[in-house]
Amino acid sequence: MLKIWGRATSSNVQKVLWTCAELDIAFERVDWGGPFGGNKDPDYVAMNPNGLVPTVQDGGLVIWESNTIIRYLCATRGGEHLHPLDPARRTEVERWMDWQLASLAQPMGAMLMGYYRTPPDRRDARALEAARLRALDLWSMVERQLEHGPYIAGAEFSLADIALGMFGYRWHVYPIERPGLPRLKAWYERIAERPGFKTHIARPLE
Ligand SMILES: N[C@@H](CCC(=O)N[C@@H](CS)C(=O)NCC(=O)O)C(=O)O
Repeated sequence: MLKIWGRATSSNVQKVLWTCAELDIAFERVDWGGPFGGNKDPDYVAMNPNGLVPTVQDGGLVIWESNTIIRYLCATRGGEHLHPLDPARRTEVERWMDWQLASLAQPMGAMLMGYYRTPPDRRDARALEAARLRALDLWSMVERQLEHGPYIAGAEFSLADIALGMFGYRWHVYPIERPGLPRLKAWYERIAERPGFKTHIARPLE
């Protein structure tokens, strides 16, 4: 059975859990990281030198980096519909997965830390506003992308929707001003119907 180390509140763990739900993959999950600790345990660092979650074990194979994990799950458990085999089509999915980690993660993470893990009297209002504006810029790119289809990579739901979807949830529940992005909102409502989203993504932030 697939073993997943990582607290269920972590956005990167949630991507893995949602992918398991989409592909009907059974797993055992161990609460790890955050309030559960364990990230710096030597045995854990030997598996994942970043000391971060998630880490996944499949038989003798250990994998870290959430997007690598979800691509692996698709490759080994019949997930071609989420991660297309055709190389050109695949780039349409993967560019958004890379973009999520390289661009979107920074301002979305800054707002999580600021609003949920910093007491109000210690928040840096200017940094939080800069993060909101940066995230708004990036979500406006997604708004324009959604002119091409109902999902991030076009007509079909894919790993790109999972990678961006957990941040889509956060964008819509953070206590911030959100100018109207109608296609983004419709996409968010569309993916929120999926059982994997309901179980693993739509939960209180901490
Ligand atoms: N690029 C990594 C990032 C992993 C990461 O930053 N994980 C965070 C949680 S989302 C973490 O381990 N934070 C420390 C902790 O939870 O103790 C991935 O996508 O897996």
